[in-house]
Amino acid sequence: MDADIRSEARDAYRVITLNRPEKLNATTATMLRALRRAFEEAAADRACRAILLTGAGRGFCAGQDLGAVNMLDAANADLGALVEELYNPLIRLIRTHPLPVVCAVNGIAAGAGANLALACDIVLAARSAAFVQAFARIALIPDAGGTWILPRLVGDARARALALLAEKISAEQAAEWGMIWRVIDDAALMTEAETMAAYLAAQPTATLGLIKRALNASPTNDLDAQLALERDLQREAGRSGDYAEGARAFLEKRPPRFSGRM
Ligand code: LHQ
Repeated sequence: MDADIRSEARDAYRVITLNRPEKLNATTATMLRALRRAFEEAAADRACRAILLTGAGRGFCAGQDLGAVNMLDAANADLGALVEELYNPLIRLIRTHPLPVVCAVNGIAAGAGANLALACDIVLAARSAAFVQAFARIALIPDAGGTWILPRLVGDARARALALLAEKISAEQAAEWGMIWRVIDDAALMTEAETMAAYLAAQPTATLGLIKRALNASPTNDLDAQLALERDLQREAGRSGDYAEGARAFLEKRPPRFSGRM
């Protein structure tokens, strides 16, 4: 594993940490490739049933390392190729990942760093954290899925202002707008995030994957298509051992013991 990305196995989940604290975890190509590998390895590990993503040091992620791309050679630089090779596969991977992904935003999340956080399933943020769609400040457009996810999370009016003004907003404002799930006091962030990851890791993992599939399809489906998808996925969920266990445990008034498999 690349030193700029740490992946640590806990009992039934993994903690993946962006680890370039001196640059507020600004991303390089090596780091983005390692991050993708860490998510792929978690998907392939049958013992791993949830992922927690966070950043080392005082920042979560300051977006693309602007020193690592040849910004001075703008005429020859193909940022589209960089986006296609490094960011797009990562965002697709997180959105469609079979495991639930919790993000603990421990500090500033800027540019692609903000959108990396927002691609995760459940986003917690430290009270001192902040989000900024910094792109327009350097004459770029929001990437890493920002123009797709932001309007869906906060609505068009707020998404436009956030992207065009590139103003920093506090974690509390982000939570109030529905951009993230919850704000946590700084000192409690990692304990709460790990508790949540451990909770998710004991849930019916395969079914949580089906829930993600249904929600991912929702923005582009009409009601009929979504109802049909719910029927198909519920059929799958209903055949799982975990459904049998969940229903039996409910009737027997005891906690369920989910295997996480279908
Ligand atoms: C950084 C960075 C950084 C390098 C802080 N790079 N060093 C882009 C291009 C190509 C293709 C694909 O897509 C993209 C996507 C993008 O992400 S574009 C957006 C890139 N990010 C930004 O524009 C944000 C730039 N950073 C900032 O605005 C500030 O640093 C924030 C608001 C994040 C934090 O401010 P402060 O808390 O005041 O910290 P700081 O500015 O003092 O930063 C600490 C150090 O980190 C500093 O280094 P130094 O050696 O002086 O201590 C910064 O230069 C470095 N750093 N962001 N993106």
